[in-house]
Amino acid sequence: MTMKNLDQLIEAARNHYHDRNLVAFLGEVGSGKTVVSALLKHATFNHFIPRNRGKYEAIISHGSTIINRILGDMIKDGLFPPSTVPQENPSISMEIHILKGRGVGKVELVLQDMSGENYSNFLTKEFSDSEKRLYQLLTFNKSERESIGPLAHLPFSKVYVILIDCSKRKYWEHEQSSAGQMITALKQIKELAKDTKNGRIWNPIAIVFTKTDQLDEKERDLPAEELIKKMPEFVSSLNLQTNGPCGYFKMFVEVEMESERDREARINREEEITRENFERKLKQQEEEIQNAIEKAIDEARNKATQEGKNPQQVEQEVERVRNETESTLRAEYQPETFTFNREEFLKTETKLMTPLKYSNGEYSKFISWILTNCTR
Ligand SMILES: Nc1nc2c(ncn2[C@@H]2O[C@H](COP(=O)(O)OP(=O)(O)O)[C@@H](O)[C@H]2O)c(=O)[nH]1
Ligand SMILES: [Mg+2]
Repeated sequence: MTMKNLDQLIEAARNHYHDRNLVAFLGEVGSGKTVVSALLKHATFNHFIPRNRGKYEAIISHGSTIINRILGDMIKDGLFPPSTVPQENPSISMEIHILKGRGVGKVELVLQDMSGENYSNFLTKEFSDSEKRLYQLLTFNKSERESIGPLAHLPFSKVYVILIDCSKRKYWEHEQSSAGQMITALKQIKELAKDTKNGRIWNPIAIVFTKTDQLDEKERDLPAEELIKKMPEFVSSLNLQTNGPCGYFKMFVEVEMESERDREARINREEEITRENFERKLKQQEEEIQNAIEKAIDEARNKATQEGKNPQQVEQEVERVRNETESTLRAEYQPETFTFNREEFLKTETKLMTPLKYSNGEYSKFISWILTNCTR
């Protein structure tokens, strides 16, 4: 990598993204990005557009097969989407076209899902060499034909959406907040790409609290503007590194908890399966031991016979080999005892409600906010 090289990449990314109204979604692995993107599609097509007839149009410009499958699983089967595996970086993008009034044009909501590894490389880890990081970010997963890859939209997006996972509420005050680190990393990236103003991120930022159903009763009904106060470190990070407008939102899917009886049955079933597997393994080991002994005995018998030993001597030799082989093998195959960690399976499973219930009003509010802030 040379500086000239990096400058060219930055220019390429700027030319490609700068004049588009891009909205980038950022959040740790498991924070709810995939669920939010699926529900965003649902809310846009089923609530937002029908309620604003004639004013907007929307299309899924990328990833419509994935998003429809995820939505189908959620609506029909009550299933959450599978989590993103390291090699996969599915990208989903939805365009909302503003047909009338101020801000006519289009807004692109881009969700470039990242695996945990990539996320920590690009947005959390302290990076001593920020130029190298930007270089890697711009060229990540790029094809032969292109100069920049799918993450190159990050420095030049218009609005950033940051997801905060409410199921991790108990860590908010302790650990250095990862949302704060993300803002710091983003500012460094934008600074190098020469897209900060007065040394700060100038872009509008939407803070989305996800899984708010997981908050305890005291906090569940707090407005998002109050919830953010529970993350003082993140707030000070925002104050230091950004100076654009901020919007706050709360999103959730209604889930039903497994009943006590269902959970008991699930754990018992799990224990039964574990025990069956254990017993199968023991049986298999025993067979292996017996086969190995048989083989050793055959060899010993053939050898002793060839050496011209009499039948009694042959039998003695066979017996010796049998005992020796058996004790060696038994020592090798340490007999294990059966263990089953009930604790591990005690965690309560949550299921999605069917028919799907979620905070669709908040989604509509969010979409309006995004459209206004993208076109201001
Ligand atoms: N209780 C609850 N759980 C949720 C909600 N949204 C997501 N989850 C859980 O969080 C997991 C991760 O969500 P996902 O969207 O895949 O996160 P991503 O890795 O950021 O894409 C899901 O599999 C669900 O178990 C929600 O609104 N309420
Ligand atoms: Mg995902």
